[in-house]
Amino acid sequence: MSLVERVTALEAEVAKAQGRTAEEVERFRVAMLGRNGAITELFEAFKQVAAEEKRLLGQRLNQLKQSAQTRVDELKAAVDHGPDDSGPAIDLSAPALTEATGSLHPITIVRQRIVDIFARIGYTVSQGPEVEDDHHNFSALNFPPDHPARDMQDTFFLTHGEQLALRTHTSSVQVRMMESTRPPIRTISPGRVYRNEAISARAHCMFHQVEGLYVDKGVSFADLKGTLDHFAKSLFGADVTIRMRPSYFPFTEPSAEVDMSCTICGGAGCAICKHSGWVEILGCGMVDPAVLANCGIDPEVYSGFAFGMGVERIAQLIYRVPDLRMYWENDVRFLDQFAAGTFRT
Ligand code: 2NL
Repeated sequence: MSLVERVTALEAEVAKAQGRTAEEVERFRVAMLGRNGAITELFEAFKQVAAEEKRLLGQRLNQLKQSAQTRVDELKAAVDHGPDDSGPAIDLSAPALTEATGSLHPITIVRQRIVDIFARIGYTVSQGPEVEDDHHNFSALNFPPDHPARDMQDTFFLTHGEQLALRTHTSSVQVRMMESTRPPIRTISPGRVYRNEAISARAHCMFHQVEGLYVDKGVSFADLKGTLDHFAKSLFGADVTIRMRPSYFPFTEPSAEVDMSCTICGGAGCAICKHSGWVEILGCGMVDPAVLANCGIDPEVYSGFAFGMGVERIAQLIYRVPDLRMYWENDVRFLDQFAAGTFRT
């Protein structure tokens, strides 16, 4: 191969030179421009060239050396600063993969809101066992054995020596409070309660209650109504009103059912309030003097009021849950909707 042909071949080689890594680029540099590199060798051979050919060939050789050096610099720059496309492609504009965060259960959210409202007006929070004896769940609360009121609160019985059962209300917690502390007593008792009922969209064998109790000298029915009015306005909005209807509970006298003006239609009438403009939110009454006496409190000195509500029912009004069973199916499509900031009323 003549010197000119070798120059031409090397020009082509330099033009298509590639180098992905720093090592590859260095190998190319040494092969061309190193002490024994192809271009360096050409410069050696150039010394033997006849004087008349030297001018033209010398120009081409210098150009070749120059372009080889430029190519080396370009490839080095690409290795040093270019994107690393040796691994799998990464789309830097793609949205970040965030961790799935959980959320509070709707019953937890609503229970906390109810508890907060009463905690702010001086109520303590009390808790007690879910497995109760007959005295705390029934007898102390004026349900004598064989009284028909017991049929309305059938539950699940455990036969372990003495008769134990799953509590049917958290009144049992308040009985324990009255037995163990002196008035004034202002307490709310949130917790799980049980009823032996067929499960449907409107009933479950387990639900959550918040009960409230206020015992002191001179506690009146007006105090009860004022407290519940404050509660309803705090939870559902200042424009809400309540009404009380006479009712019956074994442990209160007089007793009442409390309705709230329908927040969905504003009282005009809709499917939720069955076109009455009112929805039931809780039951209440003045603590029966016999119940106070059963718990060691003198009904001649003290009086009190009590109330109880189902958390599922309140949550249903806030979130429009169509079926009570949805609370306990653990379907994330339901639960996800209660993630902080998701739900809009
Ligand atoms: C309801 C109604 C109510 C009470 C609970 C109570 C507790 C004691 C004494 C007297 Cl220790 N009363 N609690 C009173 C009236 C109603 O609950 O609908 N609950 C879901």
